[in-house]
This record gives sequence, C-alpha cells and structure tokens, in this order.
Amino acid sequence: MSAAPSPDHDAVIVGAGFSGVYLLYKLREAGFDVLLVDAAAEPGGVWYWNRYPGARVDSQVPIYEFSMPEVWEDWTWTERFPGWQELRAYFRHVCDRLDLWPFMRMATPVKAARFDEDGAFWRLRLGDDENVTTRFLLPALGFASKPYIPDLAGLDDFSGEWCHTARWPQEGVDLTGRRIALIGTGASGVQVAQEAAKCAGQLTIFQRTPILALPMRQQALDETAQTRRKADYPAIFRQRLQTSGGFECQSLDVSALVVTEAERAAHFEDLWQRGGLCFWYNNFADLLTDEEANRHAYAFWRDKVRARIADPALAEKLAPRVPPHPFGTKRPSLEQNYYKIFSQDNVKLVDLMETPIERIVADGIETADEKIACDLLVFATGFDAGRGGLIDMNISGRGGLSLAKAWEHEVRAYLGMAVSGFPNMLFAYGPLSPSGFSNGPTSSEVQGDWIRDFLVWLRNREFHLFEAEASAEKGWTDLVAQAGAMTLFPKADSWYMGANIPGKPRQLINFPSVVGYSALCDDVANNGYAGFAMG
Ligand code: N01
Repeated sequence: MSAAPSPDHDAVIVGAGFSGVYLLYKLREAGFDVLLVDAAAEPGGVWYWNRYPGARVDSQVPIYEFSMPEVWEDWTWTERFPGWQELRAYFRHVCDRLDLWPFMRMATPVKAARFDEDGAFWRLRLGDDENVTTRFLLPALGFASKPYIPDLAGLDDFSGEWCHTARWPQEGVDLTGRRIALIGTGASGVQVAQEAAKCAGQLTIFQRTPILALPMRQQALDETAQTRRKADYPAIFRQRLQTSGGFECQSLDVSALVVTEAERAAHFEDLWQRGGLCFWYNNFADLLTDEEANRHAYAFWRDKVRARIADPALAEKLAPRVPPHPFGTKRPSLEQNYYKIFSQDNVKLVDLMETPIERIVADGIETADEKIACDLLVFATGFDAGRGGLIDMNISGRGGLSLAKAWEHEVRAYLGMAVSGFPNMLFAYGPLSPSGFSNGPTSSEVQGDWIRDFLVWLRNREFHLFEAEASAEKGWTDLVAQAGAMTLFPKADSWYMGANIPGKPRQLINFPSVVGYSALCDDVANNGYAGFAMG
C-alpha cells in the first residue's frame, strides 16, 4: 500500500510507567524511531500520580522491577516493600542506565489521537497546539490511570480541601492536626489511613465494604545481603514468567478440600507468617474457584484479624463473621497497623452500609445520623480501571469512531492489546490483558517483547498496516469472560468486574494468568500473527 506522507515517528508510546519505559527500551534497541510522551512531570506511572503519604508497592523486592541486569546490578532497595519516593528514584535510574531520556517528553499530555486512513498513521495532538504523526500508536497507560470520584451531593459546597489519592498534589498535603474524612478502604485507603492516623487531629474512615487486608511484614533491607541475593535474580525473573500472577511463586497444585484440617491450617499459617500477598497467590489451588475452599481461607483471615481488635462491634465491621465477598475476589491490600489504628482516640470508623453519606456540606459530611466535621476530604475511591484512561485520550479510529463509542456496551480487545477499527494501535497493560491481576513488570516485559517482535515482523515484510479482525477480537473477549466464569471473581462487585463504576459494563476486565496469556500470545506469533489483517 502507499504510505505517503511519512509520519514523524515509527511509534509514539504514551505513558512512562513500567510498560511504556520497557517498550521504549525494546523498540529503540530494535532500531525504531520512537517518542515516549507522558502528562506527568517525571517517569514512574502510578508512582508519579499516587504520591499520597504511605503509598508503597505491595510486591516485595525483587519482584517489582525490571529483569535487565544493567538495571538491577547497581541498584539497591532500602525496604522489602519500597515506597513511592524510592520507586520514582528507581525510574530515574532506569532511564539513566538505558539512556532513554533523549526519547522521552514529560509533561506532555496526548489530548487526542485520530487514525488517518489515507496515510495509515496516527495524528496526535500533544498539549494544546502541537501535532505529531506516528505510524504506530502504543498507549501504555496502566490499568489505573483514571481516578473515580463518586457523585456525592454537595461536593461543590465543601469549603475545605479535597483530593483523590491518585491526584495527590505533588507538593504534598500537611495532615498534621487536620480533621480528615477518608472515603474508601481499598489498598490506597488503607495506606493513607495508616499515615493519617499518626498525625491527624481527627481521622474518620468511611467504609462501604471492609478490606480483607493481609500483613505486609515490611523489613529494612541490608545492602550486602541484597547484593548476595542477586546471583538468584535471573532465576527469579525467569520463574515469575511461569506463574499466574507474575510473582515468584505459584499457588499450590492441591485443593484446600483434600488436605486435613491441620494441614490446611499449617499452610495458611505459613503464608500468613511470610506476609505480603502470599496468602492470596500462594494459597490452595481452588482458593479462587471453589466457594468451600475459599470459605476456609476467609475464616482463617477473619479469626486472625478479629484477634487484633478488642471491641466486638468494631471487629464485626472490619472482619465480619459472614464474608462480604469471597476472599481474594477483591484485591487484598497489605497493612502494617491498619487494624490497630481504630483503637486510637483520633480515629473513627463510619459504616456506610448502616449510615450512608447523605451530602457534603461546607464544613463536613452529613450521614444518615450525624454530621462529621472535616477540613480535608480524601477520596480513595479507586479507578475506572482498564478502559478509563484510554477513553480519556480521545482516540478515534476508522470512520472517526471513538473508542468510547466502540466500548460503550463492552470492552473488546484482541489479546488485550488491539481493537478492530483502530489499526496500528496496540496498548500495553490494558484491559483484557493480565494487567490488574499481574505483577506490573512481568506483564510489561511479556507484552513489550511481543509488541517489539510484531513490529519487527511487520517491518521485515514492509507492512505499514495491521488491524485486529473483528472475529479474533470477539474470540478473545469471550475467552476472558469464559475464564472469569470459571472463577469466583464474578461474585464480587469489584473493579475487576467493572462493578465499581456506575453504568460500566460488567465483565472481567483482565485475563487471569500471565503464563497462560504469554503462551496464547506466542501461539498467535507462531501462526503468522493470526487474527490480524496486514497490508
Ligand atoms: O481503589 P479500590 P484503590 N462511597 O477500587 C470505595 C492497586 N493499588 O485505589 O469496596 C463509598 O480498590 C470502595 O468501596 P467498595 C491495587 O490493584 C495498589 O484502593 O466498592 N465508598 C473501596 O473501598 C488496587 O486494587 C497499591 O464497597 C466508595 C474504595 O472506595 C487498585 O490499585 C496501592 C464509593 C476503592 O477501592 C485500586 O485500589 C494502591 C462510594 N461511592 C492501589 N465508591 C499497591 O501496590 C468507591 N468506594 C500498594
């Protein structure tokens, strides 16, 4: 096909988190002319935007980092679960080591992207008035780039300060002595609550669903021991590709229902003592597929947590006798002292299932039975996961069809990367890929390698155009739904199911296995990129 005029770049990557930075490195290495842009002032993706006090990663060192030796050889972490400042420094280190800065433009938002059907390339509007063209558009926005703020009556009347955890002011917010209202008790809510409880005049935590939080078991890391452990890194990084979650180990291959009660309790206890997300991803094989197996895990979790809460009424709210949802079908978070803060005089829990918020007023929040005064309102209310950031990029494909319209009734994507009607676009870490279920760097490397290979394959054949076939897109979308139906995930109103956003189509938003995903993507490549039309 004719391809004039030539676009400015072979590829534009949008997003400087793990997936965007990895793609930039791999495509540069393969000789492509690539530009990476990001609205953020610094690389780091979620670690730029989510800089609230206490923000830290839930995957332990060295799982949450790139596998390239040139990056890890001279990098040491100070904590087992690093905080946002250290993660941001890590990203700067990565960009230094891989010499990526010349190809990155920070503080450069993509305002719109339109596919030019005559030229078979993308026209991007960067900022308010810059236009750039690119053969391939590679959004790498992460699954949580669009914060969700519930539509609460009266928010405009609030005279204090308010913010969402994922849009925390970069200059910080002083929490000392403040009367803080925190809405939401997911992973972000737990982390900010633990910090705010240290210094707030009053912290009121508004809980709709209790979080099933696991012990973090944070540790300071010794540099010498870490250096010694690096001999194992290559094996650890290979191993994480062989697991469902992209972590270093897999669930047991035995059911919770075939072992004795004592054996079950011993395994639960072992996972509990190891800390981190082990209790979620190293548990019995049927934790997330069998309700009875799941109930055993919930009961263990509940009893452990209740043992830490003296007040029985509070214990019932934080760790109810009856599970609010099957354990692990909403993302567990990690906690350090979350269950202890509620015994402090300056911390109070409001159960929104009993006393819903009626409206925000100038100086606080009115619930069904009281007014709670506050001068800082924190929304830790999550994200329009998977699709939200992509829709906000104002992407339009063939015939001017917007992605928002294409996904109005269902998010559809072939391999969780390509959408029919939107040629020459592949998104990384997006919906219907493992993203939200996966350790970030693992999926980023799997997808980044695959995208690099695909673009090299196209270049070798002098193809300028690819597009997911509608039948392949439907097949993949159905496959993700079928995989989800074999699990307990549909039983929870989670962001995994799209159920946290009013009006969002209910569907499992991620593919539930990195190793399975990687094998299917490899099959597609080995079959000449079946499911794509090329020209
Ligand atoms: O968001 P969430 P998050 N009124 O959607 C509540 C990753 N992450 O930012 O459960 C009142 O999980 C909502 O209640 P309910 C991680 O993958 C990782 O915390 O819907 N409450 C819930 O309690 C995580 O899963 C890390 O009933 C409302 C909370 O807000 C994902 O990001 C750290 C409400 C939202 O929880 C998202 O986590 C942080 C309303 N109208 C995040 N609407 C680490 O690795 C929502 N809620 C450390």
